Amino acid sequence: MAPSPQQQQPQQPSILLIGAGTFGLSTALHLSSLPSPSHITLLDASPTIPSPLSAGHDLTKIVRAEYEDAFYADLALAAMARWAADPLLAPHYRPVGYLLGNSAAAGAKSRRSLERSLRSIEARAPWQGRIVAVEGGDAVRRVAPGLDGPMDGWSGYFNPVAGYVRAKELLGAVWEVVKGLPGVEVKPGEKVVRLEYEGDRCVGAVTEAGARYVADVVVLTVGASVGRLLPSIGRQVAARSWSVAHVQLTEEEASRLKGIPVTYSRDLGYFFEPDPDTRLLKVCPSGAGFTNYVKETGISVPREDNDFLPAGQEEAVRKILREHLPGLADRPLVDCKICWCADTADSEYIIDFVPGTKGLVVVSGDSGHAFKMFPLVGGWVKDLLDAGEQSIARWRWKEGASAGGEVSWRVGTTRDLNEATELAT
Ligand code: FSA
Repeated sequence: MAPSPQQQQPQQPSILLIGAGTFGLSTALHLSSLPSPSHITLLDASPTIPSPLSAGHDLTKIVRAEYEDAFYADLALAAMARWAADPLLAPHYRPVGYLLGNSAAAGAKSRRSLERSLRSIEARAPWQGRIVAVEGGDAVRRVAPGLDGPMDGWSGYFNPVAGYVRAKELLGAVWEVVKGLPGVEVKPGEKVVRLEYEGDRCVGAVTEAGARYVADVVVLTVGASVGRLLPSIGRQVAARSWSVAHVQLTEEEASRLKGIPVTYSRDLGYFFEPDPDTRLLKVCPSGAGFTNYVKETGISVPREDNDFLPAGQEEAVRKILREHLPGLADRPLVDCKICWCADTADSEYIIDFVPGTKGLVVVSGDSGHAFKMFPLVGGWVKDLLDAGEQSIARWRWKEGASAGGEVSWRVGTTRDLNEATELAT
């Protein structure tokens, strides 16, 4: 029997979703699982998903709830519950804990950041009686057997309520699900070159190949590249990148490090348990990142070629290894790259309608701390579409703001890849 008009679900607007990275795939998943889903067209410039340019195109991403701001700590906890319980997500989540500290040489900012991180979780229920103080190499080895570096004067704590996600693998698995969903049409390899407007309404997008896609609502989930399609975002978002390197381990070395917590020496950088399939150990130096300001526009955008380490970064990777795993410190570094994030001035995400334009939503501003929120992001986009405006003030369009503010968990200073040519080698 045909449903009566009262029983029929209201017609949802059609959606053109541009960008199949972390934010885009989460959005596709949430919007397509509504009782009466919108028709969604999902485009990405890359023929393979996740795109190598996506920040989520990475072996691993940290999942932790240390946030000075309880708003994000609560969200991270909610996300963690989903990582652990959702049958699509859980196989890619490794709740191995988080070992956070400073080497003996750490400066004042790094030490302050560590204190604040500890303070942000120690009084909260999930951590009661579970945080372990870790001072010196032997104490490190009690929570992370296999780390055989000196770590003299290393000082920090072990948080068992944390871990990491096998990021690229997770996004690939979600992509497989999304592309089979009714009402979702996926178009990898379609590079959007401009949005199309009729008066004050965004009506769709045009690709490099000349295809035109139209929809009731256009949702931009292109991460750090948002300025290319939406120049009016101006300096609210600055593309900023961090180095990623790997060391190839033998089977014996990988099994010795299996199950170690995500280990982050705030002043030096961090690494993860080796990837079980490839036996790659991912190592990332800390720092304030690298921008790529374009003179003509005054905006920092990602580069096309990102498979390199900026000058000095190889040494920074080796310094982490010398402290924690000295036997690996002189090994070749493989699969090196810089990973682009979309930084905002206040590290708040931007999830909002673009003011002055009807039918255009921007979801960006990950600020280097959003992958862990993958289980929730699409729900936030759905809430925004339902409400018609952003009720969460911190996620609104930040007219006039200029990214590049002080971030409490970052040490050092930002450098621009164009400032010194030797950086981009
Ligand atoms: O949410 C997280 O714990 C991610 S930290 C990883 C990192 O490389 C930062 O250390 C860096 O400051 C930047 O935010 C990119 O992400």
